[in-house]
Amino acid sequence: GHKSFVLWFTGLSGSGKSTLANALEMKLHKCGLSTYLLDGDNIRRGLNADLSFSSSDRKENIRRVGEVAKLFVDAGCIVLTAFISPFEEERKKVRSMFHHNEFIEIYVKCPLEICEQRDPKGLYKLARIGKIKDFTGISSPYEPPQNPDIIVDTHQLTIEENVREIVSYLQQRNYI
Ligand code: GGZ
Repeated sequence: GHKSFVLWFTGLSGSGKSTLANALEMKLHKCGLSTYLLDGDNIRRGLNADLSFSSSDRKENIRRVGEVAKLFVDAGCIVLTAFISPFEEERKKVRSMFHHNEFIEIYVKCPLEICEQRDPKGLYKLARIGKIKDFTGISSPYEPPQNPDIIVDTHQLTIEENVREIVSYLQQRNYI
């Protein structure tokens, strides 16, 4: 078996977390590594279907995702998570559940204006007219990581460039 660890992506809606995590997972999978991706599609629709986007429910969302990530790490997987995870304290709590070096925080950095321009699902538009309340970056806070392990800039760089950047980080430190 190989090393198991968590790649924890954090960033605004539309910053490219899921796209990047999916592209990276494909690459790792091609290298024969056991991976598992946790995102809104498989978690917020299932295990966390009872949670809203209030601050307390977002905290509970992240806590549960951390617990599930831990189970997959125990099972020997490389876990990729793609959640906004807006609160520094919650991200720190999740980090503390893992051994040193088992948790890699990746800040998917992209200006709010650009995320809002991309608006792939039209959610920013709805948030601006008040049809969605508590929307991250508009009416709910996002706390950028103070000490991320990796920062990727999805405004200036392509998905491929960012995937390469993360892969070389992992290779240099003997994660893969
Ligand atoms: C933020 C929301 C909201 C509100 C629905 N605020 O870009 P998307 O659509 O596909 O990803 C966003 C996703 C955020 O869920 P997370 O579980 O990642 O959030 S958190 O970590 O804060 O718990 C967005 C959609 O859900 N979405 N309403 N009010 N994003």
